Amino acid sequence: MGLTLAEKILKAHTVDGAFVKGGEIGLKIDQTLTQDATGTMAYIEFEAMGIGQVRTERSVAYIDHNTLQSGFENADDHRFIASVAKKHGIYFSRPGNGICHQVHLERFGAPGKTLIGSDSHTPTGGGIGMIAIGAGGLDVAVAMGGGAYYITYPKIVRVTLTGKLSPWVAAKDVILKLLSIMSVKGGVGKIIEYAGEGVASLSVPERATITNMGAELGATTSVFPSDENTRLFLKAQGREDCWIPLAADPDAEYDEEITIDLSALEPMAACPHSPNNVKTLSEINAMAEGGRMKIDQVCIGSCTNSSLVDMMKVACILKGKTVHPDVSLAVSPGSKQVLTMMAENGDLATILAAGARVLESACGPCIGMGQSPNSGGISLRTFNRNFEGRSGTRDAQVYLVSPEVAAASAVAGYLCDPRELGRMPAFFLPETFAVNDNMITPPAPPKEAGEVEILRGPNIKEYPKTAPLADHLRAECSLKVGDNITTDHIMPAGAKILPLRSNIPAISKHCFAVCDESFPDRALALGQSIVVGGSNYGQGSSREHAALAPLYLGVKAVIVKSFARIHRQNLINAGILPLEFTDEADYDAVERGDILAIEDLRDQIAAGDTVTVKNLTKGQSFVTKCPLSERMKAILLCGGLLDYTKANLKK
Ligand code: MIC
Ligand code: SF4
Repeated sequence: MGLTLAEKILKAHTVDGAFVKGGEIGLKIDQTLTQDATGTMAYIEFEAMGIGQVRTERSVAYIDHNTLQSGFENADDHRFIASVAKKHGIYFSRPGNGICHQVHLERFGAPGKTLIGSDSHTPTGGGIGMIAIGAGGLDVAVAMGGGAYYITYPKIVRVTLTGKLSPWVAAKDVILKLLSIMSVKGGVGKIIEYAGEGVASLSVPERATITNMGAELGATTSVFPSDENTRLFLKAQGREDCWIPLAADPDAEYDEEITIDLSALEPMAACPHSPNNVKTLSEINAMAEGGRMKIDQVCIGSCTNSSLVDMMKVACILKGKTVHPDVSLAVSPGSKQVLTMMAENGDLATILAAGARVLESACGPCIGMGQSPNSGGISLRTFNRNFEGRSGTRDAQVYLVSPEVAAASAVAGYLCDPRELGRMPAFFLPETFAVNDNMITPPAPPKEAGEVEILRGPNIKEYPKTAPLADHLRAECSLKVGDNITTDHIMPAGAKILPLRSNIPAISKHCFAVCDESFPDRALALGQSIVVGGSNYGQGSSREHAALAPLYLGVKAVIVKSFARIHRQNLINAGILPLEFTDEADYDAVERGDILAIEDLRDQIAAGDTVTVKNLTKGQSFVTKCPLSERMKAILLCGGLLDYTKANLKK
């Protein structure tokens, strides 16, 4: 039997574990990336491991999230990351150079390689034929030190693309369609592999839009074949030497198959407040007063849709027009390369002339760093997440759309189908991109590394205290939440909170602020406690702060109906027990304030896949699932991945 594309790359990188479905495999990691909001913690952890130079082929530290700098914190963090990068063999992409995933695709991604990044949208690299996976900072730190990255050997889903996109229908509509089919948890434990004749009609940036937003399926990653389009993209970036052809064997077998006819797609939007709440534009408009949904704001950019071709399409739609008087339009090109080329080809002037507010090449509004909509405002965004409150305005209604829909609507003042614009001109990728890596600082040569001083500002605090897993646990349920709790609920971001990413005691004060503002004080007062939640708990970001803040607040276990992949791993890495209800009725029975107890915890973890929890308040007991590999058990027993790694390094 032949191999799927994903299996080929995984097999070539498996250094530990058996290559069997559902088992755990350790992967050799060729490249790593970090961004600043997760990077400071990742480098604090890397330093705590006491490893000198990184042992990857290429590690890059990007600054793209915290660029608002409304206090000293962000700038201090940038300097800290720059100094660590210089000392330890890491390339440093300076603020202004662009969003990590866009720049990585342009300058470093290579077919057939493995990449892990401390950001959930790392799968963007799948657009160029990499196995690119989002992970917690600690996992990235271990990989930088040459350690394997472990995943559950995933199911492989083949998504066959047939036909060709109609004019004004976009790559964004492909992934929105898939989200409507699979939902935000349909990809958990799976790799989405694209194939079929439709693949050849999509450029690398379009493929990257699709793999980027595959994160919203909960998938481990998504991957496209490496073909002639991939070669041309790399050639245009001056990197043709790293191109290799890659595709699945014709007789490869898949666990699941889905077919999407590109020709049948039409412009769509993900409605508030979930990326899988997908409707066609006509369905949404039909529900609005007068058959047209009026809008207040449009934001174009983010790692999903900020490539040069995206910007060219936007400029083409805005040419000679003015942004509607009731609408504010913000545009953030994805990288310095994109912005430079827009300046050179005149698109920047076109967009400015139309009245757009051009922002720096960074995450910006996507993570609530500015441009929060008006109260109850309707905002169309080309981003990947529309979780409640993420924009910075609690009651804003955020719709996720393609750049084409965004630009057409910005002019119209209502949700507008770009097909109303008439004939679409052809858009081509340039034969050469404007390559200028002067904002990527190489590390110091290893023999000079000893002299590099680490610059640590007062905002940078240590990793929270950990302890080996206790034998017995008796703790109050300090919080009970429902289904689909995102990491934006557990550890919100935005302009006020993001600057505290290097300071766990300070950021912990905002833990679960969206659900219950009294949680942090209550948890701290209890000393130790247990959180209870519903299904798909921890979906969204890779931020390990959603585990480290609870760790700091004394959360010892999280019992939920089901977990999102990266967050579950982050809990284990932080030494917090991830338990799953086996019966919905047990979830219903637990109430906040109940005293829960687990006896012989270490033995239960070591012995098998279940843990019995007693609800002392209700006089009941229930069984929870806790499937763990031997390695994960050892990590939990040690008190987390940092302690486990340090202990193993000593050995
Ligand atoms: C996001 O899109 O939510 C983020 C901000 O990029 C996060 C990382 C973070 O929280 O720092 C992600 O996607 O992992
Ligand atoms: Fe940045 Fe938004 Fe992409 Fe996250 S999703 S990396 S915040 S642009």
